[in-house]
Amino acid sequence: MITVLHLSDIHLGSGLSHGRINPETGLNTRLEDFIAALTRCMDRALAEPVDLVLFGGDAFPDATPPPLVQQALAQQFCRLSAAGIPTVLLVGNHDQHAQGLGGASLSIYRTLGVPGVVVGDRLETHRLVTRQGPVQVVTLPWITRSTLLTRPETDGLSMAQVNELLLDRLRVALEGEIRSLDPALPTVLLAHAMVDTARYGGERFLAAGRGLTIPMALLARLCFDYVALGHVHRHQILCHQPLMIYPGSIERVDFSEESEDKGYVLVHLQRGGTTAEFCPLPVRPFRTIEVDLTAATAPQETLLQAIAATEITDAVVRCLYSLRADQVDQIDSAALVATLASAHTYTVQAHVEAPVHRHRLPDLSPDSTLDPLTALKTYLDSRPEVADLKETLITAATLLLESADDLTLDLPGELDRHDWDNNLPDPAAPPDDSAPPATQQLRLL
Ligand SMILES: [Mn+2]
Repeated sequence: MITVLHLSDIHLGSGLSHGRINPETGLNTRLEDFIAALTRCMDRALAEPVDLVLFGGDAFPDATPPPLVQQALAQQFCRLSAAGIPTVLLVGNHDQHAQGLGGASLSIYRTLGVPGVVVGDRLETHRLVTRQGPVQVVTLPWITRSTLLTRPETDGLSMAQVNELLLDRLRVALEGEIRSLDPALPTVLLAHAMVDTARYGGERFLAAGRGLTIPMALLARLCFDYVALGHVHRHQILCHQPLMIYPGSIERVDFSEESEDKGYVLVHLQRGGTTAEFCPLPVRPFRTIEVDLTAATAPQETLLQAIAATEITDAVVRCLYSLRADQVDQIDSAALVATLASAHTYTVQAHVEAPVHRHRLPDLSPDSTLDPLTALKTYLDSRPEVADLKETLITAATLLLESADDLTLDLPGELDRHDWDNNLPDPAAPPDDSAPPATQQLRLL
């Protein structure tokens, strides 16, 4: 049996806005938190000791981390190298340059020839020798269209068509790797990917662009004794046969991870009988305090009570409250700041609700979905003093709307952008009957 420590999504250098400068070290406290979490992973790997460490990708927020941050990561992984524990560093989307040409921030480990460290920046099978014998690791880094396709192949294709083509290529390439595996050896697939059955974590907000979603069945092959995933920040087990796990990020990158446990996975790898356990890390708590004060008679008191009821000591806190315009003077900011002082860091966001306007014509409230002509008629019906102008105004409005329709059809560039953003059908395709009605197109513009 081979013991593996699987961690992912380190994102060292992310979320610094939630920290402050530590006067003793001069470093951002959130960078220190992330380093502490990574250090605990390495401590465990060495204490076990494990036979292999797999990193599932996204070491930094981008491909060009500052030397200080790059060095902090290297200091930890070099401990594994010194202890003779083989390590695979997979390239995630945040580790790639925008064009997806190799693992920019991680390839330095290969360039320097760090003993025992393998960089997975392409689909490839690595045969590694551990203290418990040999193991095969198939690396599947983040796939972009330039990884498997050339420009002429994708010209004129929609996003969905490009993704279909990418999956076809990936299927064939993965099949090639699988056929060259030694069936006698324990085998791991290490992939940085968005698997279709995953529940989203913070990565939804972190993604450096729209990416490819891979069907689980494409990766859940029984030739693999373990599928080690990276990319989604929420820890989850996607499949038991074979065992397929996202360990999640090792620290909270932002508030979307407020309620998630953070940690790594310890895997006991063997042919046909792999088991794994999630090992939580003691990371810094995030707390959201959200209070609606609009109905409160004593808003300041209600707000302070809500803060007092929350465990904020050493936590990253955000306090969101909404109040009426006439209540603004009743909030004492100095007292609020004093109450939040025990937090590690905090932000306060007040939302002042706009006074409610009474609509003279309920049918014409901002929520109504009348088309422009019907809305105009409704309005004119309510103004008997201009009854003799009604016909003229409606005729003029009809003409205006018609010429506006012509305008929207003449603005393909603008519509292009919308269709692309919404992943709608290719705008270059001939219009079909399902195209939105003219009034809807007007609203898009
Ligand atoms: Mn990622």
